Amino acid sequence: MKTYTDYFFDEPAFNTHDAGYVPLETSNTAPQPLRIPELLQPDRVEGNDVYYTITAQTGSVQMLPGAPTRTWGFNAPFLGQTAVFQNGQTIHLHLVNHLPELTTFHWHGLDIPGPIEDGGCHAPVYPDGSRDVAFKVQQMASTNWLHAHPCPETAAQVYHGLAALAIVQDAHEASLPLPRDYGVDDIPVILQDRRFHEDNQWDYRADYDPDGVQGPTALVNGTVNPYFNVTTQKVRLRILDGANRREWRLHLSDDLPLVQIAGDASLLPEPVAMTHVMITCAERQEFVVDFGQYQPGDEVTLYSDETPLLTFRIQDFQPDSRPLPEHLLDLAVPDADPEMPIKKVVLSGMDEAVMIDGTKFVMDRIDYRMPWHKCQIWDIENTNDEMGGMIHPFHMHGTGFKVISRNGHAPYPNETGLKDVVSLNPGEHVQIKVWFNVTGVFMYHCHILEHEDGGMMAQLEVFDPEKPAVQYDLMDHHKMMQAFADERGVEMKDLWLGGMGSYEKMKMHM
Ligand SMILES: [Cu+2]
Repeated sequence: MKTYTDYFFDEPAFNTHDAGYVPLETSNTAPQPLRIPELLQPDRVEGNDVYYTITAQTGSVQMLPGAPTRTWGFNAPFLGQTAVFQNGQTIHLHLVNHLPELTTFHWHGLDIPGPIEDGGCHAPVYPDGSRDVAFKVQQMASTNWLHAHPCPETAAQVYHGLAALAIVQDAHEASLPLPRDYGVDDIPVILQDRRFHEDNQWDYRADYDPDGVQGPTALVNGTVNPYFNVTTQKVRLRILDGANRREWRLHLSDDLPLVQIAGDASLLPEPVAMTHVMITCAERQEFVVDFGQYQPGDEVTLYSDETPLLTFRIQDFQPDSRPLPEHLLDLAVPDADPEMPIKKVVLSGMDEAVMIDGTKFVMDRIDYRMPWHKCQIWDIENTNDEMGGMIHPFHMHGTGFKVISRNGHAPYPNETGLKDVVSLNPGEHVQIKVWFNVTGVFMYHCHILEHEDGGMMAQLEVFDPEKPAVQYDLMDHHKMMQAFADERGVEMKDLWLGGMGSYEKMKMHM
């Protein structure tokens, strides 16, 4: 197997070059065991129907010595319990909000109808309120996530902690010899960064940056300076870039290979070995790491650039000489419909000026319509300057897509499966094949969370041409912001939500 040794992305676009860049600092906090989120347990199971309750709640977590940090989470003080869904199950969710403000429950990566089940900004759950949704899981094994998505307050709510993993399993993945003992040899690795202020608290507004809020302290599953005890030769890491803005350039001690087996929405067709790999906002990358060359007592560290993120403490383990499968997935991708023209999408700007197709998101405006079950080529362009511009991670709700080219060349070797986030270098065109197996209203946007709140977002309606047109009851920004103002007991003119300033500065209406 060839081992790749570079990060693929354009170095001048990596955010170390950004004026607002906040370097990560090496933690001097005593090492702590890596927090492993608990598994979400069903309320009940009736055949193929599984029922869960998920509550968005406030909490506090001892992250640093001294005062606990006030946080938010899903069925947990911070982040949330990990959901595991089986392909083919019908999932029934009782979504409860115990926060002081409205939120939404967005299933990032699930191919489910929009806009209500999808849980974007049109499906608010108000304080002390609840919402019941149900959907069928119809997709391949993948690591997805649940996060808040109320516009323009997504970034602040995710920063407080509203993010959790949602793993989909299927029979094919289960047939492969891959680690899947959750918490033992199959572990979530949610990467985030925060700035701790006085008394170990976070202050989103003080740290606000329209290009994305960053902090110098790395968190892995909410743990500062974590270690994980390795008790099996091979460990599967389900890495999520859950940061608001930060890109991570990952590598291990001794250049131990990270063998990627899955990304975003599916397994990769073949495993890809890399010594260095970059992950951008909202992407998921699953790796298998083989610790066979190490002895009990050895340590292996996962870094981003020079900053240690997570230390693997090698314990005694049984040798595991089984090779990884050379082939992981037969990926069937539909042909593009010859009657559908290439759909162009332009990502532009930085800071408050970010836009899609020359405008900012308006919640009750549909920007594009396409029929379901038709495959279309989308050409996404990042018009940022090649010197001084930034990477924008482009995300679509409700489907996985296939990356077919970058500036006319082959995609990176680790983006050969289905994805729902693809990052674009400045000046780059990326072509993807897009098709939907569900209908509804879905957002597509930059996944730097402050960019999406700042209007770098659009939405499409996917329709069934055989059925009469559907009238969707869409929220509008004004209604949502009035609710936030009421919940905070302030006049609209005194309301502060991060993304609002991006509209005001560009003199654009929400
Ligand atoms: Cu962006």
